[in-house]
This record gives sequence, structure tokens and C-alpha cells, in this order.
Amino acid sequence: MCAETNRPEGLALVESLVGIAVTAVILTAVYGVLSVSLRGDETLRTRLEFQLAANRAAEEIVRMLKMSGPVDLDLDGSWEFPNLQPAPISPIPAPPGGPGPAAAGGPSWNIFFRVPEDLNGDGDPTDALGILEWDPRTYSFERNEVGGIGEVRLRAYDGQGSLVEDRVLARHVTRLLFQMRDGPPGEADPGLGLHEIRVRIWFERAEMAEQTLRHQVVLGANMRAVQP
Ligand SMILES: [Ca+2]
Ligand SMILES: [Ca+2]
Repeated sequence: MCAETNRPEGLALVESLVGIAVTAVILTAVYGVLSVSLRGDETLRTRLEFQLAANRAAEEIVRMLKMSGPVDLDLDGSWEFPNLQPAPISPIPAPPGGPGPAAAGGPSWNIFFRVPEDLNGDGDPTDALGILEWDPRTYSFERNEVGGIGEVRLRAYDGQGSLVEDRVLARHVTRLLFQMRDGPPGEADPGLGLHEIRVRIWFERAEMAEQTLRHQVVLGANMRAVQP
């Protein structure tokens, strides 16, 4: 009798042990899935923040270039501004392929430009004849490197060439490129409009978890079309 009454209890014990084991396995699996999912969320968030910061910087560059326009200071028919100068930083070799857009490689270019300014104080950036007035300061977007990390700076120089403004617009910039219809050899694109500038910026940031974030922004800016 005792054996008969003990059997169901033994079975119940085994069943509950099996139940606990199954629950433990399920909980472990759920924890594993959640953990991977949270890690994935964190990676995604980091990637999105990286891309958003890059896009914001590129949009600010384009916003300023749209205010600029061709400037022919000596009226000889050719523009002094905007002009492109090679960034005085050695070209970086393309790193081995990885996730994300094509890796950067090659030289960077800086752009120097002028923006309109109300010089005669009549409330708009034109003179009495309706001709655009240009701020005598020269503005630029220049790629610089600090501790091996590339950045893009907005700079302004006064009429004597002294630096009067200098601030970082973007970090982790591996390459900065401006293309125009009559740009420098190798960078010119005859398909672009007369007043069009194509801005290309490559961003790259090495993460802790042996992960490299890469992002590339390509934006077009139409400068003011100033009649010669
Ligand atoms: Ca000229
Ligand atoms: Ca004015």
C-alpha cells in the first residue's frame, strides 16, 4: 500500500523537477533573446546617433554654401570664389572593406567662399544699384586632424587673412570632397550645373566592440546665381 501511495508522490516530485528544469531552460532562453535584443538596440541607437550627427553637419555645410555664390572680384570673367584647395593632410588609404557604405580613401579638399552682407546698411545685402554686396571675410570648410581623428571646421578670415572664426562642425571625418562643374582636375564633374556644388563627406568611427561605424553623405547645394 505504502509503495502504491508513494509512487504518485514520486512521480509528482519528478514532474515538478522536470517542470522547474523546463522553466529554467525557458527563462534562460528568454533572457538570452532579450539580452541579444537589448544589445542590438544599443548598437542600432549608436549607429543612428552617429548617422544623424553626420547628416546634421552636412546639412549645415550645404545651408551655408547655398548662401554663397560666384564672386568675380577683379571683373575679369573668372570667379575668385568659391575656390577649392587641397586639404594639407596626407591622403588616407582606403581601409579594408567592412559593413556600411564604401570606405573613404583619397585626398580631401577644402572650400573657400564668400557670403552676402548688407554693407551699406539699407537692410538688404544689395547696394543702391541692386548689386549684391559681399562680406569681405572669406569663409571656409576645412578638414583638419586632431590626434589622428578627422574633423571639419568652419573658419572665417578677415580682409587681412587673419582667422576670426574657427569652430568644429563635424568629427570623425575621414574624407571631405567638394565637386563643381569647373573644379580641379579629377574632382570636376561636367554634369553639374554652373552654380551647383556637390558635397561628399565620409565618416568613420571605431567603436569599443571592435565595430567600425561608417557613413557617407552626398548632398547638392545650389549657390546663388549671380548675373555677371
Ligand atoms: Ca576674377
Ligand atoms: Ca545693402
